[in-house]
Amino acid sequence: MVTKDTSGKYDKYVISSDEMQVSVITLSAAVTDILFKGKHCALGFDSVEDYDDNPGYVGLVVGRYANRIGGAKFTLEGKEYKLVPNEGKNQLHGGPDSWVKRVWQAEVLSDNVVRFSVFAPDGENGFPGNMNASVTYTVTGSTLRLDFEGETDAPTVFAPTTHMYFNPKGGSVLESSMKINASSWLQVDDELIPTGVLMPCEGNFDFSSLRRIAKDYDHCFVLDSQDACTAECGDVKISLKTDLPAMQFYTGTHLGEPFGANGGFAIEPEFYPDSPNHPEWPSPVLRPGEKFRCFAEYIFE
Ligand code: G6D
Repeated sequence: MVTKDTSGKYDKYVISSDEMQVSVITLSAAVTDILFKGKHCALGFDSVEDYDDNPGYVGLVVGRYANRIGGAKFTLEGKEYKLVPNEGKNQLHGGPDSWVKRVWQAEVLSDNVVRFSVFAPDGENGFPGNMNASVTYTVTGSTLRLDFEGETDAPTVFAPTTHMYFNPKGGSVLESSMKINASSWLQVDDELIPTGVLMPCEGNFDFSSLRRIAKDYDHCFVLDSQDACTAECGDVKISLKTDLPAMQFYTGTHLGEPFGANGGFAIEPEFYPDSPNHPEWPSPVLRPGEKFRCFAEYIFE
C-alpha cells in the first residue's frame, strides 16, 4: 500500500508491505524512516523541514557523483571538466547545492512501488550533459529495493547512491557487527581521496566473517559479489545486495544532532571514489543513447 502525506514542506510517501513501512520524501527522494519489527531501523529527522540542513546527507539519494572526485576535476574524451569543489579542493557528493537540494517528482507505479525523478542540467557543478535520473523504491516483504536509472544527452559520469544510515538497536554502532564480502579496500590520503592502491582486507579491515565493528570507518570496500554485506544491529540483520562494484562503509563519525557520532552506519553502494580519474577502475561514464541501470536491495531480518 502507498499513502501520501502533503501536510509538510515536502510530500511524504509511505510504502508498506505486511512486514515493513518505508517513508520517503520528495526532497532528494530521501528515506526518512524504515519501520521493521516495531523498530525505526533507518535514521531520520522528526520533521521534514530538518532535511534542509543535513550535512550528513542522512537518507538522501546522492549524485550526480557520490563520494569524492579528487581536485574537483576529470578528463573525458580529451576534455577537462572543472567541477565546483565543496570539500577543500575536492568535490564530495556532486558538489554544493547538487540534486540533494532538489524536490524530485514522485510517481506511484503500483501499491508497493514509487519512482522519484530529477533533472540535472548540463553544467551543474561543472558536470557535462543534461541528465534525467530516477530512483524507484519497491517494498516487498522485508526488502527495500532501489533501482537507479539515468540518461544523458552528452558524455558524462554518473554514480548515484543512497546515503541511508542504520541503527535499529540505538547507541553506538561500533557495538554492532558486520560481515563484508570484499578482498580489498581503497587506500586513501588524508583528504579521503584514493591513492590508487588496493589494500588487502586484513586486520581491522578483515570482515570476511561477522565481527564487531569496534572502530571508525569511512572506507570504500571493493566487492567480491553482489552479496555486499550483512550487519547485525541488536536483533535486526540488515543485508545489502547490489550490482555496483563497491561499497562505502561509514560509521557516522561526523554525525551531528540528534543522532550523534556513531549514531548510525552507512553502507553506500557506489562506483569507486575518484573513478573518473582512474581509467583502470570500473567506469562511471554514461553516453547518449545508453541507459544507466543499477540496483541496491536492503534486506531486513
Ligand atoms: C563525511 O567522509 C564522510 C563521507 O563519507 C560522508 O558521506 C559524509 O560525511 C556525509 O564527509
